[in-house]
Amino acid sequence: MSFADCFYTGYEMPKLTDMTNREIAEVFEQVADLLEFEGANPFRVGAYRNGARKISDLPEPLSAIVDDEQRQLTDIDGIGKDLAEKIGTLLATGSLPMLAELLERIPSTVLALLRVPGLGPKKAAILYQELGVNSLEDLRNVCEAEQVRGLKGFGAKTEATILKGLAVAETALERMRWVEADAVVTELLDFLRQHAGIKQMEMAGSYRRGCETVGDLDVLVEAADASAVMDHFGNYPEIADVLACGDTKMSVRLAHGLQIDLRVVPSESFGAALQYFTGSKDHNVVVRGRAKQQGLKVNEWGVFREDAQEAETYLAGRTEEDVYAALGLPWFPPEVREAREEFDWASQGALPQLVELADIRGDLHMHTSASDGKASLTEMIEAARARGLQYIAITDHSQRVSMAGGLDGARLRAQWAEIDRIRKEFDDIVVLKGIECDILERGGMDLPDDVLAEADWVIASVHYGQRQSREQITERILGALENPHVDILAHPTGRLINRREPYAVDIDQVFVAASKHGKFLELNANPARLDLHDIHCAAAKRHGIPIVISTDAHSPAGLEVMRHGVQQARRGGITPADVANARSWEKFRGLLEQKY
Ligand code: DGT
Ligand code: CA
Ligand code: CA
Ligand code: ZN
Repeated sequence: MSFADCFYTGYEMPKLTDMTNREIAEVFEQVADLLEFEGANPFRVGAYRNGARKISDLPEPLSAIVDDEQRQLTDIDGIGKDLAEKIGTLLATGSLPMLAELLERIPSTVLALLRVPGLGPKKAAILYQELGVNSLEDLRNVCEAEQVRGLKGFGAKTEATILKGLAVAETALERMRWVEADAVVTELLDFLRQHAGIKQMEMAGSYRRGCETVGDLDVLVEAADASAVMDHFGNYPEIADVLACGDTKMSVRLAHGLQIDLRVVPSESFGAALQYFTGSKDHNVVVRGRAKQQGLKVNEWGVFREDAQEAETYLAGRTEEDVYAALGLPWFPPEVREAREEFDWASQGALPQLVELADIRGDLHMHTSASDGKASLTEMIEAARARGLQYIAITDHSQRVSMAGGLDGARLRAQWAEIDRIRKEFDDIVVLKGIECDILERGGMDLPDDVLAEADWVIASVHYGQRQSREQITERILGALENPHVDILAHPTGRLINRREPYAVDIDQVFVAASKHGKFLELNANPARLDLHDIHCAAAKRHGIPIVISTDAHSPAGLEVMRHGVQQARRGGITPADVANARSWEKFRGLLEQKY
């Protein structure tokens, strides 16, 4: 597995110059994949892969080393003359001729194959050579025709794994992670706002509902002159294609493929349009049904009473509150508009007060440079204080994660001694001595009980053996939940949005065991994870298990992702009372000591 998977690395589009380490590492990863696909010498492939890993683990930008006359790139462990030269080229020009050549030789449809989880370049090459598999569509066909299982080195199980991975790869092509869409939205709204004629503007659709991925973006604008707004939008520099342009609606595609639907609506319909285009479709089906029962009609223009003479009287539409009120419904936070529980809550008059970012008082999962974090202990504490957190836990990796510099008992105790010293410098933040301890492949924890017993906070995590059978991985996780020193299970399903399927774990058994043993469950806020996902948050709540929303930060900037976790929790109907780290330090401590 790639350990980069568990970092938050930011999601900016690669720029052509001033490439970051991360972007350079990605280029080398891609070169390695393509070389491997072509059947290149494994040592050559390995050199690029190893280089990529070294680069993404580097604590300072490569550009700083290049700029420093006293230093050489080749001083970095794992970077030889060849890679050093290529880094120079990338930093100077933003591209690599070698990659361009590889991409010319290999059809672009084949590249998509390399992104199928569970496939990999070597297997993709065999499928290409033996069965002429050229695209995701071909791949699906040969799997469904059971032709793959007959190939040397493949079996029925591989075929099933590939089919599962295909679903992930296909979605990734169509749906963007929310955090990436968010970056697009920020820029887009800044641009639109430059037009003076815009009176109101809101994002609608899945973006507004805070879904973990979005298919396209929906923007609503109130303005007197629709065509002037659309002319302005047409000048947005990121537009690659105008797909449709009517009197009040325009659809475009941006260069990186995302579609944007813009609608201009009059003031008396702004709330109705916002309600309609926020969706979800299922939520709106129920809303329309409610209207009908009351002899009303609701659409993107407003709420209307249908009179006997086929005339319609406009009742509401200026604001969403008005629209819902006209139907006898409360205003629903967009995150819960999925036709799950929201209408039951409404009929009981008990809409939950959803958790907000401002409710969060502690952050109980973060790394330092002692393992694979980028900042020191003091820097992380300072950054958490600057965010106004009352308490944090320092939770570096345990020894099994050797690639990330995981700590053994001795190094961990040394870190705890340092925390004891540092604690005296800070009287306004509580720093817990924690550990993110791996659950070993064969079961059991990666550190002995006497070490874990000294910790204030023990996170149990699966990082290896993620593809074990349902029985095996469930057993492992239940074993960890039975350990008296473990406090919480991190990223309980292991999924990476658009990248990796969840473990086969029986999550219901996890809920039962967590609640029985008084363990917390993490909602990992990294926008690539968001694990627990929304329906599991709701399930944890039903089991009475407090959720801990954690950033899993690997740098001070990583603390920023808390907002994504909060958004996901809101989608699960989670209130501050359901979130352990929305409590004051004293209350949280009570919960921890009494195992809630
Ligand atoms: P997405 O874009 O796939 O991530 O998901 P949404 O929910 O943003 O869906 P989208 O963009 O197709 O439409 C935005 C909202 O507009 C949707 O949530 C509900 C509403 N809507 C769109 N088309 C229809 C429709 O045919 N019938 C109804 N009732 N509502 C629609
Ligand atoms: Ca949409
Ligand atoms: Ca749309
Ligand atoms: Zn972690």
